[in-house]
Amino acid sequence: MRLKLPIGFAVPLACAAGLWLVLIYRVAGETDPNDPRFALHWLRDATLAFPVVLVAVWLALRMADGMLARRGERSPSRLSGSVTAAAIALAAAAAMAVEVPIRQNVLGLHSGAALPLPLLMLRDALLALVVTVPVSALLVAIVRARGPAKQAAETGARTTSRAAFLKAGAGGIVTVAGGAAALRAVSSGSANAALTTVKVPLTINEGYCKMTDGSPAFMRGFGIDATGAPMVPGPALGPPISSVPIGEVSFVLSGQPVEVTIKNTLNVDHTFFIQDVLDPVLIPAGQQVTFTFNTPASPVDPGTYIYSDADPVQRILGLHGALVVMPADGTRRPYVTRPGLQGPPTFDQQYLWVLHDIDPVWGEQARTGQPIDPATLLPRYFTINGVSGEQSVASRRNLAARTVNPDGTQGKGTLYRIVNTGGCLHSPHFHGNHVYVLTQNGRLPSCAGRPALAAGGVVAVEKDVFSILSMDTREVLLPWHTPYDQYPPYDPANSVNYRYPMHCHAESSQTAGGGQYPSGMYVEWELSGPLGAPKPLGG
Ligand SMILES: [Cu+2]
Repeated sequence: MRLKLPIGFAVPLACAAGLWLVLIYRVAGETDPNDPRFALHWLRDATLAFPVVLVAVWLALRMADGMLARRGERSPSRLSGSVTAAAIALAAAAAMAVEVPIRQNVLGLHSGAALPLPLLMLRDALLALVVTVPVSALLVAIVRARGPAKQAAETGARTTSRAAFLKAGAGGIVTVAGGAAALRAVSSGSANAALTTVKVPLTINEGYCKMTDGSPAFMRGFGIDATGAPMVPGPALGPPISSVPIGEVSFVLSGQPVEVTIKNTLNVDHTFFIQDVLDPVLIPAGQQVTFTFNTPASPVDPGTYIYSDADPVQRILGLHGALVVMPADGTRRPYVTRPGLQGPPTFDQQYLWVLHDIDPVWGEQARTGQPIDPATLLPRYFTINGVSGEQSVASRRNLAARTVNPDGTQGKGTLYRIVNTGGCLHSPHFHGNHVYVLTQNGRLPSCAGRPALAAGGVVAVEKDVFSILSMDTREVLLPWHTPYDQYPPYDPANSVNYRYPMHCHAESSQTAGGGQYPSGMYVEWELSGPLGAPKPLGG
């Protein structure tokens, strides 16, 4: 970790805590006859404190980094930010206390209460906390808010100090800045994306996850979430989600190497495989395995893929996630042009949905080491990106919700990459506009025996509801415009936002806990201003 970031924290913390303590000394009459006037007194004490605070902040950042890395935390959560802010606040307050004996014994400056030194140090540390807690929380919030944009602006494989901070703030993420560079390159349409290796750490673990009705279900995951529970679905095989803006997904470019390190913390062997990409890799019990795929010599075709334990029972217990590969030329298209076909459409924003079914009875059988008969699957919970029903529509600030609930302005053609990692059939239905099904399991759908988008006579597969079987993938394009057939018709003088549901037509998936309705696979999408008359895709 370079010093830029610790200095960025230490300067305001030393100034603020120094000001606060000098104010207290002076109000309480704890001054020394040799103390200068107020401003100089503050400047002197803050300057004396600065090097100690700097060392403390540096250590705190490293500690927070280590703690969060050990937890394998990857999601940007309130908890990870709080851990970092708390570590910095405590360290800075302790540093203000350490500064007291330096000031008194080394420099002979005796401001501060006439208490035994250890008591005075303790008192000053506790007093300093009043200031260091809010200041460090504010600084962490500022750095995190600026982090992704700043990180994306710094291209190349070198991990920057800000990226290093994101590691601490967003939680032990070992992804090089090259991943963000690729995101940026694609966002700006540049063909020169840095094909730097993206490193993804995964941890096979197990534990209880909280379902939408508050009840626990025992699951396994490839990641650990902020609460210590298995992360289901597992982390994206790409740049950390914290560096991904809303309306974007974590992805790698075709041919951009992905180095996956998987640690199996359980006492049984597991496997890792990526459907249509990678044969099962054995991850022996208690061991760690590293491998690389999507190399320039063996690039993965652009598309949406499922990764999982090759055993379907283990996948349904939670060992799964998704991989998104974008064209190497940096264009925003779901796939590259193929001979004999119309060129694929471009899109403005994209979302990834992992549909899943959870059976807590299976969870208990897994926990107690009993065999699980695949024919007994009877899910009670249904999730999109790990959340259900009102969880996914309750708060726009909830990152999980924002990954499923797009907001957008007119004309933002939106690609949904949908994968079904569960064991049931699902049937997403978009209200508002129909979607165009661009791919089914990576292949173009056909209509009346003709492939969609065939050159010389385009057949579009336009659907309001479409099916997706277990282990299927779909890429669908939602036109982002006021509906053609709405009533009353679009009126520019009386334009409101349009908010529509998207739910699954396999009705059992609209429940939780065996009957609570509505819940399960339900999200909303909102078309916000400026609106206009309905217009065709790309219009
Ligand atoms: Cu419907």
